[in-house]
Amino acid sequence: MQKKYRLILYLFLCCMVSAMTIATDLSAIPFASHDELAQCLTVDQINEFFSQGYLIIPDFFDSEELHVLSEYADRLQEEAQLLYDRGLRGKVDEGGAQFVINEVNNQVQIARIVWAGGKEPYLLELGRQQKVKTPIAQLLDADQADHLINQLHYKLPRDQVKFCWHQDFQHRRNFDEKWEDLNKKGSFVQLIVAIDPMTIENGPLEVIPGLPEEGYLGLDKCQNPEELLERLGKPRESILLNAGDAIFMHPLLIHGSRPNHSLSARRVFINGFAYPHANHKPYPGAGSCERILLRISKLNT
Ligand SMILES: O=C(O)CCC(=O)C(=O)O
Repeated sequence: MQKKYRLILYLFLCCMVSAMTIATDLSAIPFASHDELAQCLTVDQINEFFSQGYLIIPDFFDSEELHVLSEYADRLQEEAQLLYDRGLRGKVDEGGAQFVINEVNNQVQIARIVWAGGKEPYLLELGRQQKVKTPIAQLLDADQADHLINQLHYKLPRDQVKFCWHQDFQHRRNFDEKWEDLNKKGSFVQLIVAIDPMTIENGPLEVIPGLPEEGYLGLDKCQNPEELLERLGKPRESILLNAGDAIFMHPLLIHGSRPNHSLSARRVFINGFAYPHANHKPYPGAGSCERILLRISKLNT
């Protein structure tokens, strides 16, 4: 064969091989669009998610998305400050979102803003972009999901916000005692996008990689969670992220985070999706728990 044709054949084979590795789940996506294929996780990424309990995707949000997200987060922070100045504390339902605010060191502590997109619908749009929904479809192995969480965490300097060791399964079960792992793959995936860099000083996420064999450990009910974790004997890891990086988390991943000891905020944007019918109870916020279509490809069938 002539050299020129050999080269063409070689390039053709390379394209075929890379197309097969990128689109991992082709059989499940019979009419996938070009964009959707580009957003698919690879087999290796899916395996990593289920073995480590998490998967990091660098640069998941671009600078434009981050810029607008940060502006909306600032706006909601101002809103939280106004509620605090009006003397409101605890869980405050306001304009479709729920602000959880306390007082610490004579300043507002924003524990979280639940269903932030209820007040700022652009945040729902951001959390439901196709590039979010396609990996969620793969990880849940579902065409639809219930959008339970659309939340902001701020961790401002000196506000002492921390998250004790937990598994997200615990929150789902505490919320709805009938919560069920219907797909036997966890039935819930949480996506955290860093709005600011996550550094060792500002209370980064800490995880214990690898899902525990025991499954759900009930760390919140346990007298001494540290001792239980010591017994597991697994190393802990700090997740250091750049702004825009994302981490997909399995509901049995053990994780938490300590207070922010730096001089600037450590904000994250969190979206959580449940396998249909795993959850039976309404969550706070106007329009929360909406069932959404994950795979555009199904529209074409
Ligand atoms: O914001 C954090 O550091 C912790 C988030 C978290 O643990 C969660 O949402 O489950």
